[in-house]
Amino acid sequence: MAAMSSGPEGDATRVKVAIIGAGFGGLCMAIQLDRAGIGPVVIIEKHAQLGGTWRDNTYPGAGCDVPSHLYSFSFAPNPDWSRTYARQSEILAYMEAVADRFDIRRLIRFNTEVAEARFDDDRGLWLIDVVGGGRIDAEVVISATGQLDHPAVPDLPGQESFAGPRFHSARWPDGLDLAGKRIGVIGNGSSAVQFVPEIAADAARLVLFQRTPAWVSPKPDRAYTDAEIARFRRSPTAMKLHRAKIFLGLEKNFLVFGRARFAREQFQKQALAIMRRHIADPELRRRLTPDYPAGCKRIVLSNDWYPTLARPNVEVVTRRVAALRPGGVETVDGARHDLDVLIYATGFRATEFLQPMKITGRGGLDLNDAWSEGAEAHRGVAVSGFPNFFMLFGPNTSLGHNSIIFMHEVQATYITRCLKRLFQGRRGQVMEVKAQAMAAYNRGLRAALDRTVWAGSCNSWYKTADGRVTAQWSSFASRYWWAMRSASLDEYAFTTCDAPVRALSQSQALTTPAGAS
Ligand code: N01
Repeated sequence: MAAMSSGPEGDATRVKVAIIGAGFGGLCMAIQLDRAGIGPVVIIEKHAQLGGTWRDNTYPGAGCDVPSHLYSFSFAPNPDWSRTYARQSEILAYMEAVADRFDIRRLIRFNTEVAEARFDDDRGLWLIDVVGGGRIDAEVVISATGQLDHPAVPDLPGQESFAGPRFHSARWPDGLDLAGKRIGVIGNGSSAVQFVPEIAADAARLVLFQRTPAWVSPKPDRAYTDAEIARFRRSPTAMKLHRAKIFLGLEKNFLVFGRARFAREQFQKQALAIMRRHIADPELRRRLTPDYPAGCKRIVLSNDWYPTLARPNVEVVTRRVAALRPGGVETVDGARHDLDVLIYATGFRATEFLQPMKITGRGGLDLNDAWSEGAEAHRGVAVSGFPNFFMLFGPNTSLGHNSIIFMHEVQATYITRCLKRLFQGRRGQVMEVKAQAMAAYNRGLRAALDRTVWAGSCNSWYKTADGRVTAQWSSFASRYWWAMRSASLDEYAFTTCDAPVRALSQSQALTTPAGAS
């Protein structure tokens, strides 16, 4: 695949497709475009390294709660996964290896952050302004920035006064020594559940500020044996079967989220029995017992969460944090909790898709305005009013029960199908999802979401403050696959612009080395 060329639009770099973000989504998209012979492509990456969330989250114990053989690309299986649930460094190494194997690194423009992308209606071209200056012009923009990029840090009174280190779990300081420290942790989602057990044993004291107790499921985590790894290396078929078995096993977990109350009640019964086995103190049991249906928030996977909370040097505080003081945290009951370090495990601004980038579509339509009542997309990938613009991991494509990498592949395949049609050239320069098609899709999606557990009364990053579920897909992952595979591209209008830009060809000579910046 050719990378990119400079000009002919002044100093702007011209490409056929600009992908924003070099995480799992961006890599997947670039590889699929390469296979389809679509280019030149650039991947715009704001950091100096690829990896997205797996580059950013380096906290102790960071790992995946989806099994490794499924949390990887179907087209790049890895027989060497060391354990059933890989840790962060192994996942990041896998991503780096995939980028090398498919020769994607040369397409990445590192240390380049998109400030704004605006659609030039007349020329059918996206003009992308880069933070600090510079422009990239692209016929198509594909955002692959993910939903969990920007940490959410509560704006607590007195934050600046806190004397010790305080940081978000996704910005863990290198080389931080927490041994012997009095540590405060705000939040108890998937991130906290992974790092708290890793740091509690050596802490002088750990205070967990919990707002809502989590539903906890055991994690069948173990190392693969040498014999298993050798078998996977020998037999790609055995590895495929292993992956398929994991996929089907996870698919059935969707039942917990849907109408089948029996499945949910069964899960809850088992989860509470496990909690009681580890927590003897009746008061702590009460604090750790959720009062909302399982799955409404992401179910966390851990074998050592409850044993950690039962430790004598660990305290679970359920009073709200009122303010930070130089020496610790004050809760709403006026109690002071003396702390040396404070860790925000408070999640991400997941409902603010694509922000802080400014995306302006046809006729100056701002995506933030279009999404003022909550993000919405057609099949999770396209938005009416934003021609030649696509997303991976867009609104309503997240899962609570299966692998997001599977969803990325489905979306990348669908977008590639769209672009093949677009670049055939017979039907024009620009494609845009029809407003009626998008509205009909979202009516169906909302009706299906209303029948899920997410419509319940709990708070989570799955939904906006007013309760609109913007993150989750409404059904089984396989159903999304089928819906995307069978979707007609007649849902899009193909038009020609007044003054279409000269098309770039795949073989156009390169004048700007992509990885040079
Ligand atoms: O964030 P979260 P996370 N005062 O949003 C609490 C993915 N992930 O970083 O429940 C007090 O789940 C908040 O309380 P409440 C995964 O998809 C994946 O842990 O809102 N507390 C909650 O307890 C996951 O779902 C892996 O009442 C406040 C916590 O902070 C997603 O990332 C591993 C508060 C936030 O939990 C996010 O997980 C790790 C406040 N002002 C993460 N604000 C994999 O293995 C928030 N909270 C793939």
